[in-house]
Amino acid sequence: MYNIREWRHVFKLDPNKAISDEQLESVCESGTDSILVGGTDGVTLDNTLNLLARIRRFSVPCVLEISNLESITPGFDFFFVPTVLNSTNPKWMTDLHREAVKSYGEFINWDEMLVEGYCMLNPDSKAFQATDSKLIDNEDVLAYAMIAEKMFHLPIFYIEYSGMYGDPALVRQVYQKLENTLLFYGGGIENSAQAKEMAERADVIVVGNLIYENTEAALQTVNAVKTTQKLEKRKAFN
Ligand code: 1GP
Repeated sequence: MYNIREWRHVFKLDPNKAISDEQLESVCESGTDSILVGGTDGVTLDNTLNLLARIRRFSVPCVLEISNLESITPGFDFFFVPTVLNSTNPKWMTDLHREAVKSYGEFINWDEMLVEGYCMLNPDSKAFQATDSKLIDNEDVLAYAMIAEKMFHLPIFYIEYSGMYGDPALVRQVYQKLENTLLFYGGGIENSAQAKEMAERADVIVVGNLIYENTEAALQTVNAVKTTQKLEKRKAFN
């Protein structure tokens, strides 16, 4: 089975966005550690299954990041379940989860399911707005990171700037706080320099939009991340 703790780079593909066979092949064969399938709107069972079948022509691990109940389907290597820590709406924290477990609980292989504690940090993004998230400051983000790790023991803490490049200093502070929980960073990566900068201070870098906007630049982020060492975690930093 795949070891997520070794992952450094993932591409996020949106079932609601068109991608050519050539683009998809280059993304799947790029050397990325995994393909995450998920999006904010227009994600259906139909377009999710379609994308899954196309990705399965390649050997890259494939993860469903659950967007809604309708599009849940078996066949993925892992299922990532977001819970939005700075949402004001319980729907995005535990309500959808309760409905999913009521409907599918018996069929869930819990070893394949990982919960991601999200902090939505770009108020202009669809993801922020759709999840009724609220603006939080850096201290709040650090507190949520501790809640994710020390209280809820979540495997993943996800700093989500979707569509906007984030604050490397904040990402570094969060990274220094976490001991076991993996830090995922996603948002606005447009070139290798940005990919490297965030790869120094997060365990896993997520590249999304760039795949559709500039596939060649997106492909280059794989090597950029793979050749970047993470900063050492210094106890004193905490
Ligand atoms: C989105 O974090 C991912 O959920 C990646 O963000 O699309 O801005 O690269 P971008």
